Parts: sequence; structure tokens; C-alpha cells
Amino acid sequence: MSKLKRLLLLGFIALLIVPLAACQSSTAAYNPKQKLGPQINYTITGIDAGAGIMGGAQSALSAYHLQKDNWQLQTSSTAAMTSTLDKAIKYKQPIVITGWQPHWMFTKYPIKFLKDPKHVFGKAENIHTITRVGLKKDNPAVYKFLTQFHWNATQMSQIMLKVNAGEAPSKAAKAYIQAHPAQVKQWLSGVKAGHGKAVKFTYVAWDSEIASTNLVKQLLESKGYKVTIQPMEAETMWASIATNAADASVSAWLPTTSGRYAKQYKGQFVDVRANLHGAKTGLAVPKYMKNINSISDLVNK
Ligand code: PBE
Repeated sequence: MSKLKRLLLLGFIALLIVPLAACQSSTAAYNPKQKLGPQINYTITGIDAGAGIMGGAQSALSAYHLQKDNWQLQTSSTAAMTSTLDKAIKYKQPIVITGWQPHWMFTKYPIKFLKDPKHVFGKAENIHTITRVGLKKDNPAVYKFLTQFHWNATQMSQIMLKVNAGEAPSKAAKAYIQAHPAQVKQWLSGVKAGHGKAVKFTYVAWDSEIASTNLVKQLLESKGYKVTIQPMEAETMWASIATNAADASVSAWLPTTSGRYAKQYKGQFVDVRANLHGAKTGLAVPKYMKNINSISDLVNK
């Protein structure tokens, strides 16, 4: 074979193999015998840049020395991340995501949190109710209700899963109220009727907050209040409470996730109470990645 022919043949083979190999690496199942990093291009699949969990993931990159291995955090959105996760699970592919609870991803997919021995994502996280400074004086009845409103992740999931399945949040919230009369009675105990008085809630359109904010709206409307709920970015949500543009929010993840906003607006909001205990943020992987159990495993395995 002439040199030229051999070169052409080699070129031809390369043309065939390269796309095949590329194709394979994008659909290959997780291989525990190989290093994880190269299997996913050292990429953690994240969500929107404004989310507190993204700050946590960025801190994890340095705290666990992941940067020297070229690990990076990819910004996207909750919807894009969960759809990437959906595909990975389907083909048993490796993936590392920013995960949190309460969220339906932990119900729908077999995933696990990675241990965080350095507590980069904090030790205990709760979802708090916050109000503008003057609300207690201006609207004591709504304030009283907010001091009484709290539930747990299992209860929240009853609304969240229905909304994820396509039901309107207001309808899912109404159904919850119907199904839990004793709890509703406690929440509204001693709360005076609103007679059309306006109340404005702001929230971030995370699935958990869509559930809680819609529930609170329905509860207060059943007492005769005129409730508006407005979704916005996390920082704007905090600013709306701090500047009295909104009355209250049930979507403050503290002390870690939204800690920077709580610090920024210190003294300009009232931290009423935790309305849900045991929230959690971190990095998560599918359970079939059996040898990856801690964030430090991302470097070592
Ligand atoms: N989250 C959901 C938010 C709080 C609620 C984890 C995406 C965040 O990271 O800011």
C-alpha cells in the first residue's frame, strides 16, 4: 500500500471511530472501575446562579480541593437539571447534581445525598416565614396565623407531587385543606376574619415554595383576606420584604442557603418562625453509583 493510501485509510477509520466513541461516551453507563471525573467531564450539573445551593456547591469545589482536578459547576435551571437527571437515570449513566429536600426529585428518582463531612452546606436547614417589620402592628391577625403555620416535608409533598404531575397549585392546595381539617383548624385558631383586607406574599418559584405559598393563600382567603402571591428571584424576594413592598414570605431557607440575604437585610425583616424543619441542600448522585458516597469521593474515586 502506498503511503498516501495508508494515510487515507487511517483517516477514514478515524472518521468512523471518533464519532462512534463520542457517541458511546455520552450514553455509557456508569463504570465504577474507572475514575468518575473523566466519565462526566468533571462537571456538576447545577441550577440557576441566584440559588443559595450554587454558592454552597462553589464552596464545596474549593473546600474539597475539587478545583485542582478541574471540577466545575454548570449553571442551568431546576427544569434543565431534572431533565438531565431523568435521562442519566434512564441509561444508568453517571451524574452529580445539586440536590435538595423537600423536592420531588428524591421521590421520583433513586438518588442519594453525598456526605459533607466539612459541612459546607451547613448542619441543619429549615424553611422560615419572614415578614416586613411593620406587619405585626398593621395586621396582627395575619401575623398570628403566620406564627401558627408550620408543617413537614411529607405533608408538603402531597401538594408538590400533584403540581409536578400537572395539577394547578391552587387546586392542589384546596384539596390539601379539604383533607386536613384538624390541622387547618389549628393553623387558623383565633385568627380574625379579613373582610377583604389585602395581604401580599412574595416567593421564589421553587417547587417547595409554590406548594407552601399557594396553601397559605388559600388558607387566608378562607378567612376573607384578599391575598396576592408574586414569584420573583431570591434576592428580589428578600428586598421586597426589607423595603415593605411585600408583607411576608414563607420561603426563606435558613441559616445557610439564603444566609447571605438574611445578613444583607439584617434588621429589615422579622424572622417569624421555621415553618418546615429538616430541609437539606447538597450534592447528590444516583444510588447505582455505589462507590461514591461522600463529596471527597469525587476526587479519590
Ligand atoms: N433551593 C430550593 C433554593 C432554596 C430552595 C435549594 C433551590 C436555593 O438553593 O436557594
